[in-house]
Amino acid sequence: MSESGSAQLSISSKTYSAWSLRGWLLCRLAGIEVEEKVVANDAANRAELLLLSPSVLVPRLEHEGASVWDTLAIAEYLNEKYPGAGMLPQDPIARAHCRSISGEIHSGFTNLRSALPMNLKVEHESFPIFSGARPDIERIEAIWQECIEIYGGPYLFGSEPTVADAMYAPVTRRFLSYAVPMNDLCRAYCETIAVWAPMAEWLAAAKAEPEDIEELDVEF
Ligand SMILES: N[C@@H](CCC(=O)N[C@@H](CS)C(=O)NCC(=O)O)C(=O)O
Repeated sequence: MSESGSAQLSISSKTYSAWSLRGWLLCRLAGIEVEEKVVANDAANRAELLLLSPSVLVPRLEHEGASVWDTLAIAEYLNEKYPGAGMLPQDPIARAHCRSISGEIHSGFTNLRSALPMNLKVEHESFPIFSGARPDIERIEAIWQECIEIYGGPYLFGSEPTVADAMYAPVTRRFLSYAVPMNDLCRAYCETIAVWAPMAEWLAAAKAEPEDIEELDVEF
């Protein structure tokens, strides 16, 4: 694991916070152990969160004197700090592709996010999907399909997970939890992510979390 001194990651709910999950997976990709600082999403904890994260959002990483918030900034910071960790593909064209699709999930797919919020405690057998979310779902499937066809899977950029897998990991859960119809390739990708060791660890921790439906009111 890490040769780092101090690393603390502020997160909120493991069940509902997709951005917390992304930040945490990125730390695992970098190979650093983090102390988790769980800050509940309620008015009482807002002041505490503001002290930790100027955006009043999680995740926020404190690492060897650096304070980094916003998931993509955390990815780039960790990749710079640990260039040998393989967080981004070696090949510059694949690397540009990885950054592009990571940027796409970071800045888009708002209909998908609001129609199918991440909830790691639910497994619907069928679920009515808002038609506005369909184009987002189709675009995500096209992204996964293209990556797996080009790079050979089982992860988006080949045999090892990268930043892009951390960024799309919460989407795999949305697709599975809400029984989104998928082709075999996309389903296999969702299943690959489900058994990726850090993801499996997070899923188990989420299942053990107490219920807190207030979390559903925030934007994930
Ligand atoms: N663009 C931000 C989005 C972060 C975000 O929206 N985080 C949500 C949690 S998933 C949040 O902190 N909501 C308020 C809270 O949980 O207190 C990033 O990439 O980190």
